[in-house]
Amino acid sequence: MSLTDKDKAAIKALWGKIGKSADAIGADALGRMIVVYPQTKTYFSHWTDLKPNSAPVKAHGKKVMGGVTLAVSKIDDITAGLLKLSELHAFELRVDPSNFKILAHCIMVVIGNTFPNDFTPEAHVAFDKFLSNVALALSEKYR
Ligand code: HEG
Repeated sequence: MSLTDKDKAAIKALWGKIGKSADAIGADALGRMIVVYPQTKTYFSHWTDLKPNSAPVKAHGKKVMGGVTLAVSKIDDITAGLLKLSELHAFELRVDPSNFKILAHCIMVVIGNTFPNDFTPEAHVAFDKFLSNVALALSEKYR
C-alpha cells in the first residue's frame, strides 16, 4: 500500500518527535522480539549475550533503527533507499522476511508504550503503513 502525502507528513512529524530516541527504541524493540518471538533468536546465535538490554542487543537495536531512519529520509522511494539492506538480508543474512513484520510489530509496541501522547491513532495508522513498506522494501531482493 503506497503512502499518501498525508501519511508521509504524519510519519515525518512523529519521527521529528521521537527520532532522537531511535537507539533506545531499537534496543527495546529487539529485546522484546527475542523474548516474545524466540524463533527470531536463531539469527543471533553468534552473539555472546542474547538477553534484553545486553550489549549486542543494544548495539544491534541501534543499527536496525539506523535503517528505519534511512527509510524515513528516503520516504519517497523506500525500495530504492533500502536496496542495499535488502540484498544483505536476502543473500548474506538469509533472514526469513516474515520476521520483518514481527520486528515492525515490536517497534510499534515500543513507540506506543514510550510515547503515548505522540502515538495518536493518526500517527499509528501512518506508521503501521510505513513499516509495512519498509518490510516490503527489505523483501525486494528475495527470489
Ligand atoms: Mg537486520 C544487520 C536493518 C530486520 C537480522 N539489519 C542489519 C543492519 C541493519 C539492519 C542496518 C546492519 C547492516 C550492516 O552491518 O551493514 N534489519 C534492519 C531493518 C530491519 C531489520 C531496518 C527491519 C525493520 N534484521 C531484521 C530482522 C532480523 C534481522 C527481523 C532477524 C530476525 N540484521 C539481522 C542480522 C544482522 C542484521 C542477523 C547481522 C547482525 C550481526 O551479525 O551482528
